[in-house]
Amino acid sequence: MAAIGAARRRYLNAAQAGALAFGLANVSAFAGEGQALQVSNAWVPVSDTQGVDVPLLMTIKNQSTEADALLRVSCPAANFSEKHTVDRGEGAPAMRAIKSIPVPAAGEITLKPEAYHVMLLQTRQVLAEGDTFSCSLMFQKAGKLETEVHVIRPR
Ligand SMILES: [Cu+2]
Repeated sequence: MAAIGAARRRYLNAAQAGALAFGLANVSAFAGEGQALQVSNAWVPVSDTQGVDVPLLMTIKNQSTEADALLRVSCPAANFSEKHTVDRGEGAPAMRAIKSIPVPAAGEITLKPEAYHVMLLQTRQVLAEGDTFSCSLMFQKAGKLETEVHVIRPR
C-alpha cells in the first residue's frame, strides 16, 4: 500500500511539473519573453550584396518537459525564409527544405549550416559586420518569440 502511495505521489508531482511547464509556455506565447524557450547567439554571416540567401543560426534551449518545433521565421532583412536540413548520402551533402525544426524536450539545439538551420532567402540589405536586426520566431508550443540577430564575419 505504501509503495503504491509513493508511486502515486511521484506521478502527481510529475503531472504538476508538466502543468507548470505548460503554463510557462503559454505565458511566453503571450508575453513573448520565452520562459520555456530561450533563444541565444542568433547570427548570420556578412554579405556584401543584397538579394542573396544566407543561413540564420542560433541556439534554442528548451526548459519545458515537452518537445517543441520551430515553425516559421520572419525577418525584415529578407523576403522569405525556409527551414533546412542537410541530407548526406552518395555525393555532396544537399540542403532540403522541411516544415519545422525539432526542439528537444529539456534540451537544446544549435543550428548549423551543415545540420538543421534557417535559411534567409533574398536578403533585402547588405549585411555588414556588427549590424543587428530583429527576427520573429514562431514555435509550435511556445508561440511567438523575438530575437536579435547579429551579423558576424565567420572565422
Ligand atoms: Cu540552407
